Amino acid sequence: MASALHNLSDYDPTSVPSTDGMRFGIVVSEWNSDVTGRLLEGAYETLQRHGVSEDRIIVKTVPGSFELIFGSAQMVKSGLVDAVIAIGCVIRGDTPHFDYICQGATQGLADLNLHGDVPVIYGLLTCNNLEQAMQRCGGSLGNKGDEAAVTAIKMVDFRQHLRR
Ligand code: DLZ
Repeated sequence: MASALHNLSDYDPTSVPSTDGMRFGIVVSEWNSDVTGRLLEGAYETLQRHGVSEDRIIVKTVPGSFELIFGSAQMVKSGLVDAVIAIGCVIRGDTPHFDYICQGATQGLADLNLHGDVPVIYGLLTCNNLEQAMQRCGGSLGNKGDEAAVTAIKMVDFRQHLRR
């Protein structure tokens, strides 16, 4: 669905499971930090709104969105978290670099989900310009960080239910 039709911060709070004992890792890219800082804020505050205390959230930074793959893989391997939220923002430039970073990061994060037991949530904005990014990190279209946090909670619950 095009995000212009959907506010990223809109969700039904009653659909969000209990977060009792859940632990979350957030990996944030330093590139476009004005944007990723806001995404992080959204994700962090949404986790806290749903009862996740500070001591159950680990935040680590990586240089760019391409490094979200390694950073998330390391978080998964650490065994310290039940889900990882990968946060980044890639903005199209004059060269094909944008496409390579988006494809690489997306495929890398998808691989972690396929081959691992810890869900890795796609909190990556891939935008044509800064305006589009600002609209999606707390602007007119909500905050993708909020969406990523709610998704992380639901995916941890999904896995816990299968194991019960
Ligand atoms: C090099 C680069 C460029 C041009 N643009 C972005 C961007 O818009 N968003 C982002 O997160 N990272 C960018 N990077 C950095 C790459 O993700 C990566 O950090 C470097 O290529 C080093 O591996």
